[in-house]
Formats: sequence, C-alpha cells, structure tokens
Amino acid sequence: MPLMGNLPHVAAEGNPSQTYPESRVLLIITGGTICMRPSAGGLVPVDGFLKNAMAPRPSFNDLSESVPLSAVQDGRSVTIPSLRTPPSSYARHIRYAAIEFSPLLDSSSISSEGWTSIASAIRANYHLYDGFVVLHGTDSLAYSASALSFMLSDLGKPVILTGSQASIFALQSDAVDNLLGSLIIAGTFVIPEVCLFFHHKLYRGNRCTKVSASAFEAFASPNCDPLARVTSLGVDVNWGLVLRPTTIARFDVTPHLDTAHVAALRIFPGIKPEMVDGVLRVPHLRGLVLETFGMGNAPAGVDGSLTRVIRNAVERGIVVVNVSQCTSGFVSPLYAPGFALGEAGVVFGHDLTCEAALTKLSYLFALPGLTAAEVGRRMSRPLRGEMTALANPSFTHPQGFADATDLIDHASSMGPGTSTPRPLSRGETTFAELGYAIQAGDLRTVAELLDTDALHSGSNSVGLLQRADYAGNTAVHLAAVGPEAAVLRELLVRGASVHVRNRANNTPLFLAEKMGNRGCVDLLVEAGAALWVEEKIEGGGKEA
Ligand code: ASN
Repeated sequence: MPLMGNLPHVAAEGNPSQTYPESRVLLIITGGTICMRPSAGGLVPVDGFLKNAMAPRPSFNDLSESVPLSAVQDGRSVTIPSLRTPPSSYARHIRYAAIEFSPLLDSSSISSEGWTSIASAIRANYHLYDGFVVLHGTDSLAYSASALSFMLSDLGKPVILTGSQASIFALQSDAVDNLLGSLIIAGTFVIPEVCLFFHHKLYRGNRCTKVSASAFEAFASPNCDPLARVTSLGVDVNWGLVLRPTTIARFDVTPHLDTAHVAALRIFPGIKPEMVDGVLRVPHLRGLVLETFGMGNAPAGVDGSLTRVIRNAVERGIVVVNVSQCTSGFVSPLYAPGFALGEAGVVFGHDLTCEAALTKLSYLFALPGLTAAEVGRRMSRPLRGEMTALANPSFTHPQGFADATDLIDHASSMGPGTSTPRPLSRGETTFAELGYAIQAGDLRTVAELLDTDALHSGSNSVGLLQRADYAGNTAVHLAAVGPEAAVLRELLVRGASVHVRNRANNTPLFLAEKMGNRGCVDLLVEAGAALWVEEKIEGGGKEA
C-alpha cells in the first residue's frame, strides 16, 4: 500500500504517562547460531535465551512489571514469564514469552519431527497469542519455513521464522535486528502467512533459499518480492502480495510430513542413467525432485536411456518433479530436452525452489488417499503462494492504526489543540459509506462498494478492507456489531481478517460477544476467531 510510518518513534517519543495497547507474541526457540556460545567442540546453542539475551537489552525489555502469560507446553497448560518491548512507532508494546526446545538444535539436524514440534506448539497456543516468532538456525531455515507453510492451513496470524548469522552474544551481530524486526511485525501486522525475516526483509517462507554462508544478507527470494521491508521510516508492507483467505475456515495443522519417501537429485554433465535409476529404485520412494539445467533441461542419455529410466519410474507411480538449478526463473518444456522430460511424465514445478518442492511433496504424501496423478497435479499448482500463478489474485488486509502515517494524521486532526480537522481523503469517505451500509445491514451496497474498491485499488493501494475508523475499527469490527451476519460473511470471504485489534485492543469477536450478536459470534468463531481468557471473563464470551 505502502504502509509507511513517516514519523517513526511517535509513541516512544510521546507522552511517557500515556499507555499503549499490548500485542502478544510467542517465541518458539529451536536453536541456531542466534543462541549459540563457543564450546570445546565448536559453537553450540545454549538455553535461557529470554533471561540471558533479551532481558538485559533495552530494546527487548522496558523494565515494566513482569506478567506471566498462559501457554501450552508439551501438552500442559503452564504460565511462563514474559517481557515487553518499549512502545514501537506503531504505538504498541509487544509482550512476548518463550518456549524453548530441548535439546536446542543446530538447524542442520532439523527433521520432520522438529517441524511437527513447531507446528504443534503453534496449534496449541494459537488462540493465546497474536503472532508467532520461531527462532531457528539458518542452515535449514528455508526448508523449515517451506514445510510449515504447507503444514499450517487457513492460517490467520503471522508466523515468522528468523535466526542470525552471528550469535546474539557476539559483539557484531545481526541477531538483534532480525529478532526485533520479527517481533514488531508479528505483533503489529496481521500478515497471515509463514514468513522468513532476515536482514530487514520479510519474505514468504516457501520462496526463500539460503544464498550466503557468511553474509548478513543470507537469504534471497528470487521469484517473489519481499512481503515487507524495514526501513528507517518504519515497516513498508507490500499488501498486494500478502495472501488472504477466501473461504471461511478455521486454522488447522497437518501434524506430520512424509519426508521418508522423497529425494532430490541434482543433474550434472555426464550423469549416468544408472545413477538416476539407482535413486529412483530406492525402496518405497514415492517422489523425486530433479534439479535440472536452466529452464528444465536434462541430458537424454545415449539413445534416450536417461529419459527411459525416468519414464519407467513414472510408470511405477513415482512422482518426478522438475525444478531448476538456477535461483531465478522457471522451468518449462520450451527446449527439446525439457519437452522430452514432459513426455516421460515429469511434472514441471514452474518456479518452485528445491526446498519448497521437497517439502510440498512430503506434505502431499502425508495427506491420506492421494494418487500419484493427484499429487502430480497439485505439484504444478500453487497451494500457499509457493509458485507464481498465472493470474494471482491479490488481497489486502485491515490496516487501521497499524500505519504510523495514520497515527500521525489522526494525532494532528483529532489531538488537543487542533481546531480544524483535516479534510477526509477519498478512501476515508468511501470507508464511511461502507460503515453506514454495514450498520444498515445493506448487503447490496456493501458488495457494490467492495467491488468498486477492488476495481480501483491497485495492488499497492490501501483497500477498504484495510481501512479503519478513528477508533481503529475495521469493516469487520463494524459488521460484528451490525444487524446482518450476511454482511460479515461477505467481508470474510473477500479476505478480511478476524484477528485485527482496534485501538482499545478489542477484536471483532469481543465486540460481537459484548453485544450478544449470536449470528456474528458463530460466524467469527467459524472463521477461526477466539477470545483470550480475560476477554471471556470480561465479555462473558463462548469457547471457540
Ligand atoms: N549452523 C547454524 C544453524 O543452522 C547456522 C546459523 O544459524 N547461522 O543452526
């Protein structure tokens, strides 16, 4: 849109007696260099990250009273200590608590069990936190981000994986920037995707590759622009790229990936057909990612022997997926060698990374009852934005006062000592019209306004579903207390989020509960909304 905070640190430099709302973020610490210290046997991860690395740093700890937070750890409900950041330029504190894995891992040892543990921790704590930050080593970070993107379906909250190239305990490190950026984004913006944050950029997790073993700019996402960038002005979110739901469904988790029956093989000049055949005959193999040259080419072998080996494997029910060894661009049957692979039954993975191709195969094989043909069909279509679709619909998300520019604008028009309010912009006028239509339960006008908005707003502009009134109420907040549940449904299937909080820190569900608006409560719960425990007590709300 771009969401730029033109005057950063407005909150931090504001009135110290002012109170700001808090978002809650759960840190899931799996290990990695970020929490490592030297040992006789090389760098190893050490525990106690919250206490030893975060508590002593002013940017992670405003020294306010410690509040224990509820969490679910290893299947048990527990309370764990939390810390709070100073207010960000988005006029919010981020309160966070941490769950640490035992043992902590160098990420080169991550496996599907590790992914299961991360996904389970997110599932168990989903309704207790606004967002999740997973601390992870960089070596296999792109694999884990890809794996989680498939395991978590109908995600409504941000899940951000990060790590660092140097330990947080080192004098010169990227750890603080990576961690703080992740925390602020996870606690401020409802970006409902599995993301990877590194070196000031937020990427879609399943588009990334580790491109440097030592540079701080360790990751690239060559076929998909970053979802957000952190600059000196604030966080610039590219809302046009952010994926939004188009169905009403609750968050769900596929608990295990089948990594035991997939493999990847890099083609090289002179590779022997029997080498490829050897891999394709590994007992119980179900899928192979073939890393080919350029646009998807491989040597045919003498008299087509390599192509024959592959065709035989496809006929035995093995799914062979073609991805490129190049970091950018895509595969296609443009050249004769690639065409021959297509004829042999190889699936073209378009611009999938090898990491995404392997984990997507593992995900599809973990789903019950899919035939090889169905797995192949799904491999060539985007599921979670992991490949570029020909016509990619773009969605927006409620912006409200997550935009520091709005905060400043409103501060100047509404604040004490200002006699003349600034004139309303066109977007605000239309938002007001939308608000009236929602309040009147006028579904037709709501749909017309949203249609017109979709036609006129470019992928980078602030759409109606991203706007909020002076109190930070989005269209969903208004509909939640409106007379017509059908209006709320219309907003939700167009990608509006149920998780955004207004300036008083209330979600649409909280407001609907308070009003006793049963139809809207049920719909919001169906779409994955839930209340915090203290909200249930205050609002008398129902269990999700
Ligand atoms: N070996 C480390 C890991 O992946 C590398 C890092 O985190 N920078 O755990």
